[in-house]
Amino acid sequence: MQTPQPTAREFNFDGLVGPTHHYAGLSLGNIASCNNANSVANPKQAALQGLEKMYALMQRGFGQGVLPPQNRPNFTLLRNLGFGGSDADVLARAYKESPLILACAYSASAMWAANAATVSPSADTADGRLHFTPANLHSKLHRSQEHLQTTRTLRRLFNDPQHFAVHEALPSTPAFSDEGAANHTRLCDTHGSAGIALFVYGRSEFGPHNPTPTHYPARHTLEASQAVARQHGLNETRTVYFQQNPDVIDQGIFHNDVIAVGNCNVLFYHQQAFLNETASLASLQSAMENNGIPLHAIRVGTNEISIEDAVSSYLFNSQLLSKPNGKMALVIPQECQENKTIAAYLQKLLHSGSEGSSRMPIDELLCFDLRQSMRNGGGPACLRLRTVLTRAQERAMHQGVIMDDHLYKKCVAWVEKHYRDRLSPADLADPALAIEVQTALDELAQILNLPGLYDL
Ligand code: SUG
Repeated sequence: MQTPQPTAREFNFDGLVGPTHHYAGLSLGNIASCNNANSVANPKQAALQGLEKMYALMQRGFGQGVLPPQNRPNFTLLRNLGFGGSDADVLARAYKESPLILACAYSASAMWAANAATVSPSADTADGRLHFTPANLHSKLHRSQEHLQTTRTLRRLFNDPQHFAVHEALPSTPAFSDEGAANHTRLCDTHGSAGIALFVYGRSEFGPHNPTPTHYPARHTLEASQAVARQHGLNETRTVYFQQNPDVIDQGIFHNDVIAVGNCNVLFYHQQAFLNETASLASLQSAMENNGIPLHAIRVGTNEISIEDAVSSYLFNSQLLSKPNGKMALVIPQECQENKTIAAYLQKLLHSGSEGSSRMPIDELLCFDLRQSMRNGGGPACLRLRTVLTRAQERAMHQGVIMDDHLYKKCVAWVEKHYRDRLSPADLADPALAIEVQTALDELAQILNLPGLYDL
């Protein structure tokens, strides 16, 4: 007898790190970004580290795609902010008068694809299409410029209206501050069956007015998540909202995916992740049970792992991936193995599965060196946008970004040819860099078979 084919498959679309990756300390509340401000980055190594993860996961049989980087510097942004003259004048003036604005216009932050959009698979939406809402990333200047190109890119990749809907980003205003899939977890039985959408927000504009962080910004609002749920036609009985614990935002947990990760019916989370943990979990459990999905919560106590260790190791920013054997792999950054407490915790976690061949769903760790991205606060889960595709959607989408041996080799050669191996914020003043980026992206659009992807 043949094994039945699953009706849908999860793909991870990883942001390909752009040629201007650098450390400018642009994200208050993101401790790695602030601590590494002005250090020298290696964009070539960053892009190769990301590609290596994509390739290794593809080789293991996981669905893997690439999201192309964005065009930088953003001359429109610089000109709108009053820097005029020729392109070279614009760069020189911006560097002299506001190097931070120049760093924003040059930011490669679109690499963190978990913030590109919120995605609802067709099993969850009223019209049976796969829905995307690009995130407005309103709370940070360098990120707020991403959504225009993100929308353009997603519309090129998912351009068949029978299968896909790519919405406009929400209005860019504090009430609808949206950070995308980093604050959205889909829990389900199998990827192809109807799931529960768990949205986690940092604050509410219109109420309830619960405590909010006092030190660092809460980037995402309840109202943004509710608007996305409406846009996507999600069923109210299968939609749950949690407020993030403001105390952990104040300790550097700027997105929920830095403190929790879910896959299928498993939620791996830290005890302090949510405000009102007990009530929150109960509401999730009841939504899941009403839909015949038993919640498997793996709760990590503060006595096992401190918030400080969670932030420095990025344990919860791992990818939790379903394997054909019915178990899951946890894709972790190397920093987890280097931290003794985290490494010991992970061994115990894996062991707890083998001992009783119990219900422990995780039976494998896959570890990657993503140091270049990590130094800006981006781990394995930040780098990817999860997208469940039915077989028909898999065929209907643009094929040029699906990772395979050929694309991997092409991308590596492209990075080797065009990327610098040293970039500091001071190097952004060099007008040659802007030209190098344009040349590189022009060639990438051809490699990915996406002519006209950029407004070059
Ligand atoms: O938005 N870092 C990103 C990291 C995003 C991580 N994404 C998820 N958790 N899903 C941010 O804070 C740093 C840029 C700089 O400082 O140069 C930055 O934008």
